[in-house]
Amino acid sequence: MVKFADNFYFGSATSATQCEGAHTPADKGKDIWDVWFEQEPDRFHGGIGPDTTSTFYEHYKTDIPLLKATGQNSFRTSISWSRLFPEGRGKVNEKAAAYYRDLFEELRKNGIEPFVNLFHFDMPAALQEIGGWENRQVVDDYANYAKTCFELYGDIVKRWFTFNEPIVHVECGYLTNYHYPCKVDPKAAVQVAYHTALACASAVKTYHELNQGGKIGIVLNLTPAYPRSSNPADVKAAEIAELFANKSFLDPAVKGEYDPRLIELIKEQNLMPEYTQEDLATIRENRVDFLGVNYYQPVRVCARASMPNPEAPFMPEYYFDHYEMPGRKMNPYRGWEIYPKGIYDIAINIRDNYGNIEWMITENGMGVENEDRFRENGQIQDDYRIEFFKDHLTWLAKGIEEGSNCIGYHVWTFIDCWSWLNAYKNRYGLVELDLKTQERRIKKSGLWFKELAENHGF
Ligand code: BGP
Repeated sequence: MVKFADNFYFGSATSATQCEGAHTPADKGKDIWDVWFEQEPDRFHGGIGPDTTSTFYEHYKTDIPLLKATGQNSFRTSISWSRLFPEGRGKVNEKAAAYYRDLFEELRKNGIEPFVNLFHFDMPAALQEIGGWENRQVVDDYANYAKTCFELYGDIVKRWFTFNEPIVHVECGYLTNYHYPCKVDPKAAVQVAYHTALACASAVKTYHELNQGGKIGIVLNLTPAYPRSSNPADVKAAEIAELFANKSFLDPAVKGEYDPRLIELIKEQNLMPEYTQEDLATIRENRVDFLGVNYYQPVRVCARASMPNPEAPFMPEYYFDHYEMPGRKMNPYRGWEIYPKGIYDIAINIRDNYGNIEWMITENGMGVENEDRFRENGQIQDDYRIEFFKDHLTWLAKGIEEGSNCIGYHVWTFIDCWSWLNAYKNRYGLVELDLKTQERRIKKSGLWFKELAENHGF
């Protein structure tokens, strides 16, 4: 049997933008997703935007019993910055403040530990207008927003996250034209990454000063970088991919510093951000208490086969090519490789290279298209998802057995939710959402998850 500790956190994650709905001006100011959808609705699968969600804002009281019905003792969601502060700063929206208060209280009443994240790709539109994370001022605005959240909810929320997958708003927003503001500007990308690390440290500092007796961490999507072969050129390619994809946020958050090899590469590309010694000291002195890891896929790389185009804007791929391993197992709907052993490699990396800091899996899951075809007697029989969870949990348990300090496993996601550009194309939930009627139905994996939690293993 694969066994976990009695106090292991079993649960799921979602984010405000992806589940809440309620986008009227009285409820929420605009964020970059609202603005982008107004401007370019065709970039979203099926033309479905962020205002079409699983309406958690309206239904949380009846959704929380479903958390219990699927055996969850913990749950992560995020606070929407632009709901709490419609302008990103200034006056708090009291209705929003009351909503989050009631949500966290309701979770507690039901014996579910809330894990609360402060930023999940959702910059308030008013702050994007002044440059978003490119602007140092926004770091202070974020620190103020974070402080407000701690003051409002610190008595009942004891597990905080500063950011979810910060590399995503850097890469997608400023390198690959995949998220708003759709810039391809490497210099801005580096500035944004640095300001994000600084914002994280600033929130950690404030949280520790308030002394509320909880813990604060960051959620990173770690994608272990594997070389095609042991050829030194391939190994070097993987080391560089690792620097950009993982160490860029892991090192400042956990160690308070940047890997000197990463700084060298950034200098080589003439992309050093503007910084002050005082801000560097903030990063150095304010490290996270624990770590959240989202794991979906590894990255496989090899040495570049051709010279980079000197006129092309910089991308980390300047230093490596992506490599498709023959025989790799794929999730064809999302186009992501499925490699369960990656979770074990992450566990060992954290144990050996990051002081064995306390950590947990904050997302792991499988998005599948047209799940309706798996319905039998009214219920979606998602055995593929159960198998996916089992394979990953088996490797996770091995990592823990070998001493890695992992305290929980959260799946993505609770109720099928809106997935950014993919909208409702791929479904990830333990609970099915009928988008038209808003009806919820527990999938087979939801019932399996309950058993998993009750038995502390499978
Ligand atoms: C993670 C995000 C989530 C979620 C998930 C699934 O990167 O933190 O917000 O969306 O990926 O990805 P997608 O929705 O793109 O299929």
